[in-house]
Amino acid sequence: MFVDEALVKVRAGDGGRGCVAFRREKFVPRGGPSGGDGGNGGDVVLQSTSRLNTLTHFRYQPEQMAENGRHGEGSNRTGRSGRELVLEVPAGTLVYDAESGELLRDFDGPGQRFLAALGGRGGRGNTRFKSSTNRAPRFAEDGLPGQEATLRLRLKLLADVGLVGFPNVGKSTLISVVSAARPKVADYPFTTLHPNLGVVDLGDFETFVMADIPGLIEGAHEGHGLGDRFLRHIERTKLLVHMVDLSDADGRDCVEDFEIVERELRSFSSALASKPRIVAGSKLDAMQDSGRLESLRTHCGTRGLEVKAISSVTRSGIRDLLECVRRRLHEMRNSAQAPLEEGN
Ligand SMILES: Nc1nc2c(ncn2[C@@H]2O[C@H](COP(=O)(O)OP(=O)(O)OP(=O)(O)O)[C@@H](O)[C@H]2O)c(=O)[nH]1
Ligand SMILES: [Mg+2]
Repeated sequence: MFVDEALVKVRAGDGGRGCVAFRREKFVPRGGPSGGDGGNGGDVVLQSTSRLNTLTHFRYQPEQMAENGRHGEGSNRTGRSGRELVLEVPAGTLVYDAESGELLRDFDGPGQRFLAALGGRGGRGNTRFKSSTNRAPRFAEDGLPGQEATLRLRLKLLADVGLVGFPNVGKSTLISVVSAARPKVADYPFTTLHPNLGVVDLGDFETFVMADIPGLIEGAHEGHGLGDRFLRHIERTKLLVHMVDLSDADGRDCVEDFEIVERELRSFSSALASKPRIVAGSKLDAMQDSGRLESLRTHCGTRGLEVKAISSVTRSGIRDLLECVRRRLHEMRNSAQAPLEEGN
């Protein structure tokens, strides 16, 4: 199951109570206070990881509590501190305060930590209150309560390249051919019901992450088909691959399909519409009328877009497409670094 929104209540542990105790030993009269401090309550920490791609696990455990600190004991023994509770979230998770809606943290990479609720401090034992005027204090502090918070988690996947297009054009097939991901592929629209990520290995230790999202149809922004809510998962990509079916099987017009999807991208957000993109004409092996590719090329050419014709079945054009993606990602990386280098 793919869950990309979750509400979670977190509660840090309470601090343990400080202890009131006095040293009592046979040959030590009036041994003085010996109550230890309470232990601190455990914190609740969110930590991002690249091993997870969904928030499903929070569905089943919407309340998460860290351990309380133990109470202090006699002989100046400090209570044990509560263990920190670490909750893993997929990289790409945004953390909001559920009440105010304020964005608290954006996990834009793996291995990051965020203190979601601070454990309560343990109370001081009576030993701490010993002074020249009160040499036998009969009081100790209570521990402080742990912080509580209700958090709204929202996942926006992190991928370098997003695959968009009409349903059934072969998006999932492509990702299964170029990566180890094995999403469901079938000859009907809306086979893919949630985003899939695939790591594409270009060799020489170079990889990029590609996201396959459910197909878009006309009116997706109004909720048609599966709607456009999955588009937010490609908002953070650097590059889009817009896939258009070149085969004649569906009897659809590829220029029209291209425009419909472009319109949906625009109505979702201008940021998405202005992302650099490559057009991939798919199912080249099943294309009967080469006029389809030509008209797509002409149409896209006027917008300054490259069209790569591919077939995931025969693998023709795939290498070329990946090379093009690699080049574009490199160009972007270099231009992003350029201002820095100038500054030095
Ligand atoms: N002949 C041919 N068929 C292909 C090619 N790529 C995909 N297909 C077929 O097209 C159909 C749809 O493929 P999918 O990969 O499921 O398409 P999709 O774009 O992910 O579809 P949705 O998930 O529904 O949006 C399947 O029957 C595939 O076998 C190709 O290169 N050539
Ligand atoms: Mg699919």
